[in-house]
Amino acid sequence: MELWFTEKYNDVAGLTIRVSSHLHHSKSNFQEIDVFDSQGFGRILVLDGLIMLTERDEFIYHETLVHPAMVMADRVEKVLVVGGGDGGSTREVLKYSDVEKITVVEIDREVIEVCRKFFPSLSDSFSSEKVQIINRDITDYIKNCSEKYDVIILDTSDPVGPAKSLYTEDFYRKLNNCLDKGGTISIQSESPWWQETMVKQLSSFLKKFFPHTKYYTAPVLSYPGGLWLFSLVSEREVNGNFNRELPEELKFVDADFIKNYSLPPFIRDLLA
Ligand code: SPD
Repeated sequence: MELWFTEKYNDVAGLTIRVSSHLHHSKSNFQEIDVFDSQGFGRILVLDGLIMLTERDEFIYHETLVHPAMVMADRVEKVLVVGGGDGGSTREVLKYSDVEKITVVEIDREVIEVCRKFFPSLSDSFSSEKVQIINRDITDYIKNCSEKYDVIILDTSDPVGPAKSLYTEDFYRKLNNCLDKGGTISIQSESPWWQETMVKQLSSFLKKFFPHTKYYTAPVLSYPGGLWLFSLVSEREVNGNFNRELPEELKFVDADFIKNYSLPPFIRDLLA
């Protein structure tokens, strides 16, 4: 019997992938967690019916989310990863030798356990002694944030379920208080094609709190529309000013991408 998985986009389109097996299904306190295997995309992590990553294209997403923020920050000793329970962002952050501590605040302990079992090429990063995992709601964590971070990576799920409160003005106001001077925040910013309203709203929040913003898009083939938006914000210029070198072994991001990236005009208009 043939098995196919479909993620629907606004009930008008979708992506259908032929899957060879359904490796895992569970319901955590926060969401439904599924893992599929497929010939086209390798293993696939699905939360509440939405694709979070596939083994084939996750490097494009994680490299674009992490590296521009890391090379442009003044320092990278202390990094906060929000969400990121699969370990992909932590793996990329660990490629910088000057990183001393990575705090991962992931609300759902079960996502981490499932990823440790099915996605070791990402979640092995959690075994580093530099990594501290905190299973807590980030909105709660940043309320009394005593620590200041050099880089904050928002590797969150979509604005439904547990991540809904992360797409609000109040969240960015509080998050800004946790950023050290000269620091950068990188935000996975959803689809500029299917989530226009949300993207516009996010850019208006960011403009309120951060004087400097740089946007990137990257082709994440398993995500809605196949084109994903990333926002990089800071209190100072983030226009390709490198403070350290990129790691050598990257497969999608290079110095040229970071320095010379130019946003397609239709997305520039959306964000204006
Ligand atoms: N629609 C997919 C959005 C998922 C963004 N986060 C994925 C987490 C991968 N580390």
